[in-house]
Amino acid sequence: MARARGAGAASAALVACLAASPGVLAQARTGAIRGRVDAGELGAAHAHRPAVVDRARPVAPTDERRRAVVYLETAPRGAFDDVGPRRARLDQRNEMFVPHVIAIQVGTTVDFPNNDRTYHNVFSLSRVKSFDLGRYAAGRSKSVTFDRPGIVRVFCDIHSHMNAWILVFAHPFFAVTDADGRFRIEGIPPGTYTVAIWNEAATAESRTVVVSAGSEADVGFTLGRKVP
Ligand SMILES: [Cu+2]
Repeated sequence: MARARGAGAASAALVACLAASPGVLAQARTGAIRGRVDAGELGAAHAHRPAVVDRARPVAPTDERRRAVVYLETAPRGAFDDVGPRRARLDQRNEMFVPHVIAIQVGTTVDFPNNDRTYHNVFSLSRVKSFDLGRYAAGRSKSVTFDRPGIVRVFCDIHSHMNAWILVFAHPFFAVTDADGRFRIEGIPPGTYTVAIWNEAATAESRTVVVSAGSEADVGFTLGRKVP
């Protein structure tokens, strides 16, 4: 169950901030959602499987495949400004895309630097953004700007085991879990929201969370295996 904490402290903080600068005031007017996504049965299943299935075909490490993206299903209207050009990075290292999962906002340009010793290619057949950057050598980089929200799966046509996920959101209220499954989404205007999680191998899940100004709502999820 999600619970909001420190609502009383929040209103006191808001009063104290009334004479403060607009930036501080804006911060006091928003809240945060934090918590943890437990690997659940997915973690247990992965624990019995080696991180590298085949030396010739390394897959993303277990920790990377457990990463989840936590996001607000519907964003508060007019609650965020366009902060201009954004940039993110998806590396190619040791025949892997690193990180395995990134989450970005619409309009973000992602750089795909080849930091490996071999040639790589980057392509996607997704409906959200279909592209093919061709094959390029170590030390070179190419980029793609993502202009529509949705899920983009990325591959390399030379190494069929290489893949990564890019989740593109129309708003800034999302977070990728850290190695311990923890996440935090800040700057959320007070209100009631549906918070959802995505993981490549898990079923989609969501919770209703109430966000109060100046406080943090705590929410927990457990990854459940997707039925093939
Ligand atoms: Cu490759």
